Formats: sequence, C-alpha cells, structure tokens
Amino acid sequence: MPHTVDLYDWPPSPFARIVTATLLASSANVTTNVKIVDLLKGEQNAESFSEVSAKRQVPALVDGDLKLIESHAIARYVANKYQDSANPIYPTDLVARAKVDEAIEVIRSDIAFDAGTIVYQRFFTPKFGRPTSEEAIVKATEALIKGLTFVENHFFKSSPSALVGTTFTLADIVFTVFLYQLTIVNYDLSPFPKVQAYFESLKTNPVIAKTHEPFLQAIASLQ
Ligand SMILES: N[C@@H](CCC(=O)N[C@@H](CS)C(=O)NCC(=O)O)C(=O)O
Repeated sequence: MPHTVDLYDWPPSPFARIVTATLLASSANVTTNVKIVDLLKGEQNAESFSEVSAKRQVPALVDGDLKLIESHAIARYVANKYQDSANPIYPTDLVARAKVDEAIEVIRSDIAFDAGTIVYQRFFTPKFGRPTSEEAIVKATEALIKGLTFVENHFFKSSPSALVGTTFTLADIVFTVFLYQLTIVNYDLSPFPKVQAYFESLKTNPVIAKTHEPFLQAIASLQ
C-alpha cells in the first residue's frame, strides 16, 4: 500500500509544482494529501503553517516525523525515497545523475530566477498590492534571453523531448514548470525553436499535464 505524505501547496507557485510533479511521477509508491495555502489570502501567515514551514513558504512536505522545505531538497528526497524504479526520473547511476543535476542547476541559476522575476513583477505585484519595478523586468528579460540561448544550444543533444538523455527526468520537471510560469505573461519562445518544440512536446506528458491543470485554472481565475 502506498505511503501518504502531506504537501502544502499553492498551484501558481512554480516551486510547489516541482514537488507536485515529482510526487505524481512517484505515485506508484506514494500518495499525496494536498493542503492548499492560498498566498493571496495570506494563509501563509497562519501560526499553524509556521510549524510546518519555518519560512512560511510553499512548498512544504510532511512525511511522518520529517518536515521539509525548499522545493529542490523536497523533490530530491521524494525521488530518492519513492520514485518508480520502472520509470526513474532521478537516475541512480552517479554519472547520469550528475548530468541531471547539472541541468537542474542551469535551470535554477539561468532561467528560474529571471522567469520568476518577470512573472512576479508583471502579474503578481498588483495582486499583492505591491509596486512593480520596470527596472527589474528589463534586467530579468536580458538575463533570461541569455539563459534560454544557453539552454537552446547546450541541451536536447539526445532527444528533442528531454533536456538530458532520452527519458523524462527531474530536470524536465524543473524546466517545464518555469516554461509554464512564463505562459502567464505570454512569453514568446519562438526565438528558441528547440525550447519551444520541447515545451509543446512536454505539455502532453501525463505528469506535466496533470500538475498544470490546477495551475491553469488558478491563473485563469486570477486574470
Ligand atoms: N527557495 C524556495 C522558494 C519558495 C517560494 O519562494 N515560495 C513562494 C511562492 S512561489 C512563497 O511561498 N511565498 C510566500 C511569501 O513569501 O509570503 C523553494 O525552492 O521552495
């Protein structure tokens, strides 16, 4: 019988979706009890939530006595403990794993922050009642173009549908989550044809599609 974990989640959060997708990819071995923390309603400020997430951020995972924050730590823990050995997303072979980790770190350092900044500044600041920084948007847009250019030229060497190797990995979860995030601001991927074709292909991956159903609904309701 699969083990059950609690996931503190808010579907518009890309960090939370990294964990949702990792859990879905591991669903042969683990089921997820989702607890929504609506950040726009300030639910992260509830005292009870600080007992789960010391930073009052989503995602947070509770697995028995273990309380864990930080999406990448949670995703790696879930994959290490629960991944489906028939369809592994986080290779156990050290060299293969290192290449997946390399891709994840490229996405984290060269894509995630700038994509997040553009979307946060353009879409979320008005909803949180905070000021928008056009300067931050310009800087992030320049950096994101550099990051996407690197990804376009450096990855997809063995398959147009995988950053690394030929199968779906944790690196693909991390990248597609941020590509979906950019759809909130209708970001144009056409200057990056390999990335664009990859994204179209990954949209049909069952784990990615299911992870993003609540995201698409939530964003539509916020428009
Ligand atoms: N480094 C963290 C970032 C998590 C994060 O920034 N979560 C945001 C939502 S995208 C959050 O919960 N913000 C609540 C707040 O700051 O009040 C991770 O990777 O999990």
